[in-house]
Amino acid sequence: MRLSITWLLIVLANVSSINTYAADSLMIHNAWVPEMPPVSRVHAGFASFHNASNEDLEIIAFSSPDYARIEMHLSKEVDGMARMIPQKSLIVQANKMLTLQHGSYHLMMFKPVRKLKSGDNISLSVQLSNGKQQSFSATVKSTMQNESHHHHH
Ligand SMILES: [Cu+2]
Repeated sequence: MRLSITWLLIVLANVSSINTYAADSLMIHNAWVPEMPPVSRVHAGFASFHNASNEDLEIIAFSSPDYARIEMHLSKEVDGMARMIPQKSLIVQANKMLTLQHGSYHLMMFKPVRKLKSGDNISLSVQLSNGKQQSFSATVKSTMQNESHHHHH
């Protein structure tokens, strides 16, 4: 009996340390969505993903109750034309930061289910190939607002 309780405590301790580690390993900073005219059926999404672990993390999906569908894209010049190439996943390398931004990797979020204006918050969820899922929120900002924000730093 005593032995099994000790064993149980060891198991519980390991489980909780794994959870803490996972929660700490991917940090999401500065998630934002440029404000668009209400008629727009697609919004872009930007954020920085900081992988504080020693293993690469693979992002396989995003979801939000505020959008019908979210795709991961890479903006790239192909034969002199600006193209957006859908990505099946995004890799955040160990101890590195992946920044989603204009002209590079970004999110395309289709069919907003409510009117979103500057200052609103959007709940998002990111899913990793290791089975972990993480929630975060993005702020709707006018492009001018975001520019001035950058100048202050
Ligand atoms: Cu796109």
